[in-house]
Amino acid sequence: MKLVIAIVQDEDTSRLVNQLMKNGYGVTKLATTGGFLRAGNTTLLIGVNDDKLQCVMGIIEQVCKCRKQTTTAPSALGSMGTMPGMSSYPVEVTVGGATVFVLSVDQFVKL
Ligand code: 2BA
Repeated sequence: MKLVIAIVQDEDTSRLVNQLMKNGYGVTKLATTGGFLRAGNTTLLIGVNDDKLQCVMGIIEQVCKCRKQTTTAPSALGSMGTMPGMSSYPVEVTVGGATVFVLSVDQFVKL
C-alpha cells in the first residue's frame, strides 16, 4: 500500500476530491499554507493499494492545473524584502499542477 500526499491549489481541490471519491478512493483533506507564497493550499492524504497508484496519479494530473501567481511576500524576496528603505517588487511564479509525495505504508489499520 502507498500513501499519496498531494499538495494542490485550493481552486482544484473540490474537483479533485470529487473525482477521487467517484472512483472509490478514500481522501483526507487538510488546509495548509505554502512556505514560499504564504498562501493557502490544500494537502490531500490518499491511501491506495499499489495496483491503483497510477490511476490516482492520473486523476491528479488530469485535474490539477498550472497557474501563474504574483507575490510580493517577504519570503519570496530573500533579504531584499526585509531591508529597510528598499521597496518590494513583484515576483511571478508558476504554481502546480500538484506537488506529490508517494510513501510506502508499513501498516494500515482501522481500529
Ligand atoms: P509555496 O511554497 O507557496 O510555493 C508556491 C510556488 O512558488 C511553487 O509552486 C514554486 O513555483 C514557487 N517557489 C517555491 N519555492 C521557491 C523558491 N525557493 N524559489 C523560487 N520559486 C519558488 P509549486 O512548486 O507548484 O509548489 C506548490 C506548493 O507545494 C508550495 O507552495 C508548497 O506548499 C508545496 N511544496 C512544493 N515543494 C515542496 C517540497 N519540496 N516539500 C514540501 N512542500 C512542497
